[in-house]
Amino acid sequence: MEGVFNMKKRVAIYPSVMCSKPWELKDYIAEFEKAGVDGIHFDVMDGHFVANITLGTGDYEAIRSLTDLPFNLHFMAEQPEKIMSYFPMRENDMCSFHPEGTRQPYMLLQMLRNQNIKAGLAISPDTSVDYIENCLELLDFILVMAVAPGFGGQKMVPGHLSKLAKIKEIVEKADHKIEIIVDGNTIVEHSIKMLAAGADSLVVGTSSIMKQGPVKFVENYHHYLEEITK
Ligand code: S6P
Ligand code: MG
Repeated sequence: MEGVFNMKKRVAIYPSVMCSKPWELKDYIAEFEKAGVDGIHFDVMDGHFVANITLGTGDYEAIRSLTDLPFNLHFMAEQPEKIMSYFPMRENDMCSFHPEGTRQPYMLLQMLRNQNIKAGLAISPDTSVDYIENCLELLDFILVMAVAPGFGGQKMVPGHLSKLAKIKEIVEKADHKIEIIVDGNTIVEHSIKMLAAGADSLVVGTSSIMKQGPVKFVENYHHYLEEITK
């Protein structure tokens, strides 16, 4: 029984593949598998909903051909329903989109779930939490942005931790488990606070464990996990 009291919280980690240079991609995928990450965070930006454009269908196909790891897709797009089918998903993949980009977030969540894909809303720092309350019964997860969507390498916004705590409160009203994932600037110092405020899982990128390239990834991953769950 002793071990039960020493058990650490299990934190799922999704590395953001947008943070890989194209020439590092193959090595990164091999390192993600070695490390035992929970899935690959794949950002799709359309140049309209956010100013940036990344990653495309070619990248998607290439990465899918390299690994059977589940995908955690994040659509930062206007009318994401129009482009989702270009990224064929598999059962148990996860897919989130920003509710402001579509007229029917509820229906889109339902459509994803009908395909056995885990459905989530992506919530930007400026997005109202009302969207979550309105769709609570259909949510498998929530991707809470700690930065404005569009670019990697940004700093956590000041209101993030209190927003996270508010979201955690809402999620606890649901009669099923809803995973809270934080995306953006998840450096150790922030991640500890994010987990304390209610996060279950983290997207990691260049600001935390991907800045030294694929060679150091496994080492960085284990060190990071130890530090944030101390
Ligand atoms: C940002 C995007 C994120 C980034 C990730 C980068 O718009 O949705 O998923 O790829 O946050 O990580 P970092 O460590 O640079 O913040
Ligand atoms: Mg993302």
